[in-house]
Amino acid sequence: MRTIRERIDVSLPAHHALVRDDILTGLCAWPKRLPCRLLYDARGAELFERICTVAEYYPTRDELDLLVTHLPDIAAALGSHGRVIEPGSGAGIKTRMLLAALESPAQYVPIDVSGEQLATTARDLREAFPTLDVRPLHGDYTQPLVLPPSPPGTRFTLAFFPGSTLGNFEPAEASAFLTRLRMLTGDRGALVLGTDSNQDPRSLVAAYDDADGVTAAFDLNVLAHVNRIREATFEPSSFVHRAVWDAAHHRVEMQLVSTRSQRVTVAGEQFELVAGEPIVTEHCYKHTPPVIADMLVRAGWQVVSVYIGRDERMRLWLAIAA
Ligand code: AVJ
Repeated sequence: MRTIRERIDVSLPAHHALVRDDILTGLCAWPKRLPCRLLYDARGAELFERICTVAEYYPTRDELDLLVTHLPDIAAALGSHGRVIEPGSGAGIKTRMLLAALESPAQYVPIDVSGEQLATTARDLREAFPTLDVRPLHGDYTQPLVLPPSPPGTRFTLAFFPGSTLGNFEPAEASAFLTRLRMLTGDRGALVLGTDSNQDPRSLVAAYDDADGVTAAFDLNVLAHVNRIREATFEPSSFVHRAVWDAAHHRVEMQLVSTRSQRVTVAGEQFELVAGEPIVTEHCYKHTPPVIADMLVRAGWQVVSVYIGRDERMRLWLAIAA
């Protein structure tokens, strides 16, 4: 006789066949797509660091200015003994600025899918803030998570999500993510969110297709990454990077455009590209401020203050649980 357990096991392979690889699914779509997480292998992470220093890439520079100017105000509004959680954590300069500005932070919880990245972050931050309780959380922040217990006397939990990274989610996913942060941080939750609302095509296209080709190299590296992890046969020299401003959708599209008609094999499957056909690698939504405010409110946040950056592009939003 068959046990229930056996029946469940037997059904697993069929289930796996239904959950198709998102890389293959994207290449079957029109236009073809590749998941933007493929931008961040080791080389991609290195190239992204370089993007943050190129002249045309204003988001990092403008957001750093905002943090320098307004963190004292934000820290005063939040008060002492708060803990900070950071999805897609960095031991980067922004995190350090926040933790240095806060009065007696109770705990820091970096959250990342890369265990290696997490370990480095935790080590660097313990070194920089020897008295801080650093509790790395290994996991995918687009999935449900359980936070470690907060130290006694913790007054609030602050989610820190700078960098206009919210713009890389599709709108429905961005809303869902803000709701998840609201649930995760609880009724004494707070949020510091960095967004970009630039709508100027020229500066946007320049920021996502810089003259030195750093963003182009960052984008093209996706193909080398897929070649490695899916035994694919992409020839990066047969593609060019392009940044397109889609005004109707308020987003920049990063595209790899095929320069000739070609056939590519990925994980044993063949795909055809015609000359000039794009593969979309990233959407960077530049929602207007009312749209962001609305997303926050619908996710259960109450906006306390909005700090506006240079040329009204970047904004820092301080919100608390409504
Ligand atoms: C990951 C949100 C910071 O969308 O601006 C930079 C990624 N892509 N250049 C962005 C990115 C191309 C970046 N963030």
